[in-house]
Amino acid sequence: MKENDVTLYGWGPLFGIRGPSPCVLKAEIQLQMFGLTFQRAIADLDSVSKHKAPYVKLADGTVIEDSTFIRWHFEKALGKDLDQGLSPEQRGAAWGLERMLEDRLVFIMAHDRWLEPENFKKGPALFFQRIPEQARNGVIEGVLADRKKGMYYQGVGRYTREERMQLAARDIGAIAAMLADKPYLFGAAPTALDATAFGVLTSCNAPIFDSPLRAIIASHDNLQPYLERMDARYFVDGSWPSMGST
Ligand SMILES: N[C@@H](CCC(=O)N[C@@H](CS)C(=O)NCC(=O)O)C(=O)O
Repeated sequence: MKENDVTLYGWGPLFGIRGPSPCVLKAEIQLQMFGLTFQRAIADLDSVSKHKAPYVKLADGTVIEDSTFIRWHFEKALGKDLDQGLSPEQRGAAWGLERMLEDRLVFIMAHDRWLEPENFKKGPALFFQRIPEQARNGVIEGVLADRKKGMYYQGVGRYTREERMQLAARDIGAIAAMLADKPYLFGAAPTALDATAFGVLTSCNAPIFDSPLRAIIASHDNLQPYLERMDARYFVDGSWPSMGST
């Protein structure tokens, strides 16, 4: 597949890390794991059915939404397996750990970014800058109320911050234990789960936020070197347009 055949929609560097969205980072890495060269473009969430990024557009106009469906599409289309070399047990563990990262830890991280007022001001507030000033506060209040409700129904919103951090410490500890002293989670070569883990852990580690999540990451000697290893491997080239362009 040529570069013009595939465009990944998401967002580029922000918040002192490679991007604001763990799932976009996962897709950005997994497309590289497939050996694809691809274009990067700023997401227009109103243009897609799930109103979320990442999504990918193919040369014939086909749109594939959701990082997992993007992965499965290219595994089938290219006949490649991002978990190549893993045993059935390791594949089971990989899927379980991915669910833990994406279906729990991501929400704890997002709760800390969006619903801790100081963090919101330093980070997500940037997304509302283009709204005229007189309307901005009203829009922000509405979005934050929706977020709060969403977090409540998801479940993490029912915990205290301290309880959320206890859970996050277990999740992050599970990844650190799995990694141990290996270069990647399942050994010498990266697999699909490394893309997911990088996206979520680097998001927990974003330097602009004041979050206990960063201290949890720092408490494991192997995690910072792991993030640096993944960063050096997957972020040498490839650039995003500026956020203003959709
Ligand atoms: N399960 C989806 C999750 C995608 C997702 O939650 N994307 C977020 C960014 S991390 C998003 O687009 N949020 C915009 C919104 O909710 O309005 C995936 O893996 O792609």
